[in-house]
Amino acid sequence: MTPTSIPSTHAPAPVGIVHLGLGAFHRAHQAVYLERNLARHDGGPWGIASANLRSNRQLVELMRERDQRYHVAEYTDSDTLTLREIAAIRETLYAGSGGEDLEALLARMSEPGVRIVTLTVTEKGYHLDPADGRLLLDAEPIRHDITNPTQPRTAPGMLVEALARRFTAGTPAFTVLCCDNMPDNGKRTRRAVIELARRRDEKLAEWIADAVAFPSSMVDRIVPAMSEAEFERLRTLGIDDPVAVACESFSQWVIEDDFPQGRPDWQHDGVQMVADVAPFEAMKLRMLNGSHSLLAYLGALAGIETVAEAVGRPEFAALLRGYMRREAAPTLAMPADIDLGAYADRLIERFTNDSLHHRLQQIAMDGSQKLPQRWLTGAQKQLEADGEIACTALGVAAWIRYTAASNLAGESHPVDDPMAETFAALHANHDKPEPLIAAFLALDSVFPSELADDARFSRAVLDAYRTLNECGVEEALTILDVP
Ligand code: CS2
Repeated sequence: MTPTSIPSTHAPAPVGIVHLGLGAFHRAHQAVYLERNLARHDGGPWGIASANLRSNRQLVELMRERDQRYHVAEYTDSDTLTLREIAAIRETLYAGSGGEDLEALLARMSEPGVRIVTLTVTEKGYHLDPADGRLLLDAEPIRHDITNPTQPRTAPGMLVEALARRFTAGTPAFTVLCCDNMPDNGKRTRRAVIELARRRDEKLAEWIADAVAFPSSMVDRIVPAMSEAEFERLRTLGIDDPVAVACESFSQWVIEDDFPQGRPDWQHDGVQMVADVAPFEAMKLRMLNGSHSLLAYLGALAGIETVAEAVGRPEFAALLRGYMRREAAPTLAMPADIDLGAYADRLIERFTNDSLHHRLQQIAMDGSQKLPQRWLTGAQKQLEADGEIACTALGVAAWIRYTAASNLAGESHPVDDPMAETFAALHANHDKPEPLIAAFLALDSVFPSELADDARFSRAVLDAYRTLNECGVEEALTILDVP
């Protein structure tokens, strides 16, 4: 394979954006759009300062050693690869516990030249109740930030402290752009920040409510965690880069156009600027992420390792098509030019990309934070309209079985979830399906009570759970009324 290489040649750009969450996704998504922007202008005011808040100090050190330059390897398929050099990130910081850079980060966020703060801190990084979006005031990190507001540990805490400094100094507020996979992600972030600010100073909370814009956004690009095998593959192509990221060539970013302090003209870089992101968010969460989670739990129970391997099996591909057409698409109200059938076909094609070693275990993590927006809102809408929920119920049953920390062959796997201890206790206390399913559906931070109390839903989950355990995944797909 001969990759197409695109070097970075633009002039260094001063920092205009601070980003919280220097993970692979940020480096392969937002930073690539900004790189295009800086390349078009040969610089400009929108360089990024990017910080890790909780883990991976080593990445920050490696980025610094490489003068903040790295490569993004975009695979269209196993024969087509574009290698981009990215220099949009101008500064990296580590503000985790013991992080010497916390003060530097807060100082950066307080500078007048910083007009946007973007975030990818994952769903759990906001410390919101996944079902109703309330700030979890009793969560330990939030309690810490309430007691030590000037030494925050959480993303909402850092936003509040930086905004407090701007408020005191008379510096205009920055715009907060959430780029995590949550519905109404701007509104949710706003709620977290204002609820936290209110614990500190009512005036500050009022100012934030009036002065800070929190546009919503939909982000999309499949970016698997890097593996040693992928680093090795890149080395064979001449790229010896310990902070390289590999991803698919597809990328989408839809942003609500609400930036009172200005923004990059990134509509020329492939970003879709719209008045209302909600339909795009719902489409992506229920169709793409919902399908991903179906593959993750059912595939993991069947001992399958990657997305491409799972979707390569006809029964899984049929399940995804059926789920999207019969259970997800009917819940969506899209602008006239969006064809959900074509969107679904494109997703299956993207999942089939076998150049990406996208592990199901990576997608399976944090189910408690993901299920509501991926499956449960859709299931509620379907039940209201007397629609089908068989695939979703099967997914929920597979998730519950997955949280027992073993697959159907009895091989164990880790359960990476903020509620993992609760799940372990539920499995330990209930060895019969009926009470176990009832106990899971009673977790009100995951399942809205109207859904848990709907006998059509609970019965379908219980049936699916029994069938999965008794017959295995493949047969369950045939027996249950799924496509
Ligand atoms: C995945 C997402 O890990 C997961 O939960 O479903 O990270 C997914 O790959 C991205 O949202 C694609 O844009």
